[in-house]
Amino acid sequence: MRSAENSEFKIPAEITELIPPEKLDKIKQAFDQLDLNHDGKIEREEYVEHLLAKEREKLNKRFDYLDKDHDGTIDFEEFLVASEPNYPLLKRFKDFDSNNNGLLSVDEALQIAEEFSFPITREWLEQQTNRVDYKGRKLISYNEYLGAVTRFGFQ
Ligand SMILES: [Ca+2]
Ligand SMILES: [Ca+2]
Ligand SMILES: [Ca+2]
Repeated sequence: MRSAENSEFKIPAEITELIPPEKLDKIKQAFDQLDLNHDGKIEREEYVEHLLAKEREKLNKRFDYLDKDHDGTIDFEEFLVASEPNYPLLKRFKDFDSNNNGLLSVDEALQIAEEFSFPITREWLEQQTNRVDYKGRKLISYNEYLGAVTRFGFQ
C-alpha cells in the first residue's frame, strides 16, 4: 500500500498542518483505494464500484460458508442449517435411533457427543433423564438431550 509521501497528488499544507501524519496517512490510503484511476479525485463510479466490490466479496464468503459440500450451490438442507443450527444434531439423533421412538440410549448419546465434541460425561448425561428401558438402562429423548446440550453452552 502506498503512503501519503509517495502518492500522486500533494496534500495541501493547510491539511498536513492540522492532521497528525499517521492519521492522515490512513485517510490517504483509504482515499487511494477508492481513487482507482489515481487522478486525485473519487468519481461516482469509483465510489460505487469499490463499495459494491466489497459487498460482493462479503456475499461470496457467506455463500461459500453456506455451501457446506462446496458443490457450487446451496441446497435446501444447507440453507436450513443456517436458520436451524440444531438440524445436524437432530439428524444424527435420528440416525442413531434405530427403532425411531425418539429416545436414545446413554451409549448412543455419548457416541454422538464424541462426534460433536461435547465435553460431557456418562454420569452427567444420566442425570438429564429419568427414563429407563426394560433392561434398566437409561434413555434420553431428543428434546432432553438437545436441551441439556444447549444449557451446557453448545450452539
Ligand atoms: Ca479518480
Ligand atoms: Ca452445496
Ligand atoms: Ca430409540
